[in-house]
Amino acid sequence: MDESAFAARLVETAIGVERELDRLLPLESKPDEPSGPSRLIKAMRYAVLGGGKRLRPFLTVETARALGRVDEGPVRAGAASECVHAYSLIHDDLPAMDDDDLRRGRPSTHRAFGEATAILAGDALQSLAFEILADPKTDPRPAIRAALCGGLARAIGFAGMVGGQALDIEAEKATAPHPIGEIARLQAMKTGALLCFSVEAGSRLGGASPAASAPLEAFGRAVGAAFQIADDILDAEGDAAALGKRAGKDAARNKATLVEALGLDGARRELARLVEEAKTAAERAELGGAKDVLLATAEFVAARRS
Ligand code: GRG
Repeated sequence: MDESAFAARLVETAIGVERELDRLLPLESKPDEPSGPSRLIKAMRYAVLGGGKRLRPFLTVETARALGRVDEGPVRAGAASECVHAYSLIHDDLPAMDDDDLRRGRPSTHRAFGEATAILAGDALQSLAFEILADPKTDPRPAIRAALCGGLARAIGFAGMVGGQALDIEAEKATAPHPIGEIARLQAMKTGALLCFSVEAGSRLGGASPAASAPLEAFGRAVGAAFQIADDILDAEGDAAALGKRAGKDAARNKATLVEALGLDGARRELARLVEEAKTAAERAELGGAKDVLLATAEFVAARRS
């Protein structure tokens, strides 16, 4: 798949997800719909409709598409992951966490709306994610909806994203170099688990056979790990304008990263290895030509500049 075809697919998913999120978070409610406090909804919209690559929805939509499913279900599941992603960014930027004033090239949510509203917006986005997954519009089969809710809960709880964030904060206090195995585990939990869930969601919605779902899971794990190393490399290379957020902060804060453990060149080699691992896993899923977009996604994750 060439670069422009891939870029067009990425934009197509982003537009579909943006539309879905816009619809799910109306500023003005209809007479038969519950209304929310408008400042809270504005903050939620600010965080979740504020751009971004929409990589997590893309993984869901394209995995489902590779398995033959093209309807609003995977787009809705992708919107749910984006709600969680936006919640994690809001909370990560708070003064008690990474204390960042800038996100996606504009003030972070707590800078725009105040800390209390930002915390609540993150909380409400997390709840909304589960509401979306539990809705029959996402999938008519109760067992699939239950599996999606359980899968997301595991991916973002104490053994996933939030647990990874806790380890990340602990690791900042370490005085000895961070062991490579611990860094990889922390990153798999903090960022890898949600990316992995995104592939898993597409796999479940697309009705993957057991023979396809195991390699797809391996694909998700490798893409998740590659994504985080690429993020660490981008931070170390330090182009704040392209990133839309502060760069160089990992070293300044003693963050546990593979750039710190392996050096920049070592991290680049590890990134290349993970991309190959992801591509091999996608090949093993035996999706025919439909695998091409997954292969291109693995390359995109490593080559991205923001
Ligand atoms: C605070 C609950 C809580 C969790 C925090 C995932 C996470 C744990 C924090 C995110 C902060 C961060 C910058 C992590 C590095 C990797 C990452 C998730 C980068 C941003 O993701 P992209 O590149 O962002 O997909 P866009 O803007 O494209 O959506």
